[in-house]
Amino acid sequence: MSTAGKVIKCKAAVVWEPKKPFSVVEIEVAPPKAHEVRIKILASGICRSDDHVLSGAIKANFPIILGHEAAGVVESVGEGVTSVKPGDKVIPLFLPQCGECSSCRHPRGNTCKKSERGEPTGLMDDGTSRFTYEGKPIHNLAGTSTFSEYTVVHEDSVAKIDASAPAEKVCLIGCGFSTGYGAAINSAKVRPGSTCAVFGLGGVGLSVIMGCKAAGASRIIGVDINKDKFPKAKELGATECINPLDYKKPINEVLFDLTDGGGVEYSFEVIGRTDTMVAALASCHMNYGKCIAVGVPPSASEMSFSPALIFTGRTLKGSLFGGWKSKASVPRLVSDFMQKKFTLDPLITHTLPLEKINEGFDLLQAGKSIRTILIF
Ligand code: COD
Ligand code: ZN
Repeated sequence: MSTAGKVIKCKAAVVWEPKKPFSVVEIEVAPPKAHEVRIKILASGICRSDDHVLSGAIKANFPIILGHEAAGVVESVGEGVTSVKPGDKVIPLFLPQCGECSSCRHPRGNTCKKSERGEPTGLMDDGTSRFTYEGKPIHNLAGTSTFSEYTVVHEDSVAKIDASAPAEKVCLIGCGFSTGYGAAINSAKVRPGSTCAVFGLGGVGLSVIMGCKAAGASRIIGVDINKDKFPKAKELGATECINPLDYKKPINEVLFDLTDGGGVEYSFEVIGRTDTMVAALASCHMNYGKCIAVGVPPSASEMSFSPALIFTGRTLKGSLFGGWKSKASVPRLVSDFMQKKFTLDPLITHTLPLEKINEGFDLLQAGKSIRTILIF
């Protein structure tokens, strides 16, 4: 019996207030309104940004359904939806692509004006929510909320992908993989033969390493305070790994020593801290070095550094979703994965059912997982 046009009751992981565990409860998911799409989620990765919302470091409205790295199947569509239809395999997009704003129209832009940066409402365009628990509204995260058996997204926030793509792997193209890989390929435009330093070897940092390698970098130095992250970084292309805790000197000086006093050509901050952002900036060559800030520090933080760091020519550049235009690029990235142009398996360390979501966050917080994939 078709569920189109009806309220669906299903399981979702709800967080009632910051720093509290998830409760897996039965919620109600309303049908999609005009230009919206209701999706049955098949698999969703646990990303550090979800944990940042949980801890209160990234602002959001509670109660909330987190999750923004998933793959699923369209269950039904609202009026006026033309780009997907029921039955299509899709990836929800935490960064939309409306196609009309200045970023979407610019060939190199990707931060669509419809993305919720700064002060997120956690509501749909009409100011209401499609999720309720016992009749009370629950907020969404970045218009995706994929820790739910069903979710509703705007048409601009969903991309149709190859029907044969394995959801439990390509869900990573919805955030972690694309964010890191694109930071190297698009935002830095890493050149063949160059030297790169990657600060932070979580799922996103490892994807930066894959991007640096694919772009032909000859030396890739991984930097992390957890040495357990080193073997995988080396498997994916890091030529060496260093732990800042093993040195008395600041890590930027260590990187200068390792590069004959010149510094690296490209550095990437993939942790989300202001001190490591300044260290990454100071690690690249004073003249032609490029530092790409991928991590986003806590909402209230400010960064300060001497203007001398950029005066001689260094570039500091941010990168959101790897610089990809989301709706246009995600289907192509999935095709590239299906053609084995890159691998996602090394990023997946654990799989769990939705009911065990709290275990997945424990693993992340303990530094024991790269990506846990929740299977629905
Ligand atoms: N020095 C070196 N390494 C460190 C330090 C430090 N001081 N502190 C932590 N680390 C290491 C950790 O040991 C860990 O290995 C790594 O840094 C971070 O990895 P994860 O697994 O916690 O994080 P990822 O890879 O899943 O995500 C990293 C991001 C930077 C993308 C994320 O945390 C973030 O900042 N997100 C906000 C940016 C954003 O909005 N992105 C798009 C949606 S995710
Ligand atoms: Zn993410």
